[in-house]
Amino acid sequence: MPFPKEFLWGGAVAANQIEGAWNTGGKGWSVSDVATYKPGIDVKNYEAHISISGDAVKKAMADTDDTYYPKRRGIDFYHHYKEDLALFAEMGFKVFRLSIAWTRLFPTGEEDTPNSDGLAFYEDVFKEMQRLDIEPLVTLSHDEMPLSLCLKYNGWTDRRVIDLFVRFCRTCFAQYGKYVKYWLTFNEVDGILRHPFITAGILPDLCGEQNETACCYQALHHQFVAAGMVTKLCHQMIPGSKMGCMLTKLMTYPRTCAPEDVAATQKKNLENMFYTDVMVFGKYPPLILRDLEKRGIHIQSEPKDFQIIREGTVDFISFSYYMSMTESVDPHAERTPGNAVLGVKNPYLTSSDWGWQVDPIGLRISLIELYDRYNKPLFIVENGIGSKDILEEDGSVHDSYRIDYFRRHFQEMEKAIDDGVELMGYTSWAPIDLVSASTSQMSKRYGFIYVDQDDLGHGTLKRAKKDSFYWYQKVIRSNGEDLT
Ligand code: BGP
Repeated sequence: MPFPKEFLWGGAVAANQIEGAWNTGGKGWSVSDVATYKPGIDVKNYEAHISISGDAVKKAMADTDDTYYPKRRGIDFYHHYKEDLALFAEMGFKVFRLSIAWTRLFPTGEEDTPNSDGLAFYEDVFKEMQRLDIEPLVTLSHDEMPLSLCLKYNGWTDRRVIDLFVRFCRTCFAQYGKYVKYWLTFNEVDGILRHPFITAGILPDLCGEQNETACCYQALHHQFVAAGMVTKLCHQMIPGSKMGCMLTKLMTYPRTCAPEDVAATQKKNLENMFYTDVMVFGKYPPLILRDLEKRGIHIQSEPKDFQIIREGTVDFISFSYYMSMTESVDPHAERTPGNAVLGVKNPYLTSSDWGWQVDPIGLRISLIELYDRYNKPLFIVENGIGSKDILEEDGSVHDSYRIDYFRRHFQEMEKAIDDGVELMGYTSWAPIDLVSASTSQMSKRYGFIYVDQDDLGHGTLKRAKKDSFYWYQKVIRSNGEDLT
């Protein structure tokens, strides 16, 4: 019996990719409301999709239509949450990961008191989940920073944002602590260097004299301090609560056994784990500090920051895992996109329609590596495959490729558990089709549930169960024993 009895099976989403209702109920502008769908650009060119400038933000704010801003409409979970949660319950979900949009509670991020409509919305969602016996896992920051803080402070580069975020989190704990035991601070906290705007509200135009990379490290430091404060606060305000960090696990292998490739790979992997090192061990790793110094990056800090980071370490480690890549010093090595990264192609792996390399064994390696390094419970909070699904006339979707993807990953999870890894749970990304974080496409479909909507927002929003819906239901029912 490899999966523990209390294993938390479920699915994960983010408010900005599903809720819609972007200007309803007093919600303010968030960074995701200006994320633009850019048709005609190669989907593998993720950088072009996520690039943003001050002018682009202004242009987006002057345009209140949502056609080219799909995150404004999401899949209208705001009005469909009962139906969607019922479908999750039908699949047997034990847990559902969702985020609370900061701008629904504090439209500009700077109000003294929270917006009551926003509070009421999440109250209703959590009540419904309680009724359905689904445990919430809540991300406090998932690409939903108030746009106002971005324009006024250049996002997290400014220290003042720490207290504003803590105020938002305090409200969440006070209001929803009775429903929510499991929390995460920053989604893919490492994402700041790959997509500074949606992760931390940083606009290159506003970085002034500092280069953008230095701004990112400064912002990251502020996020580490905020995470420390919020973790401590969560433990104080909600007895028995558990706080996790969240990492994009970017598994990188050396392309060859040439020591040069191995050394380059080691560097990449150390960089990837730096974030969890800080949040688990409560201090910056010396090699990273030295590397920043060599690069002339000087983080501004206050003496109390390091005590806060030390005292606010996490209870568990959560991560997303979609793909792996390789590293090589050969400048001509063929590259392929992954989760907002370009890596060197691995000839032993196949790729998704979006070029992400599928590597179930890499998940097992990641689990073992993380558990061995941190000796803390792990939670896989994102894993899945974005594909071009076809809705048949009878309303079915035959997504055997998705079932195959999940089956192979679950088999590797089983092996890792059997090897002794403490795995608390698994939430697929995403249980229902939603708007892509990187490309803002709807056609990059992840769900067990199909949503009738295209990239430009046409469609009935009707939900339909894919073949994988029934398969996942069976997996959960058998607690992972029946993967046929
Ligand atoms: C992660 C994000 C999610 C998400 C997923 C898939 O990085 O945390 O928000 O969407 O990747 O990425 P995409 O939507 O770009 O395919």
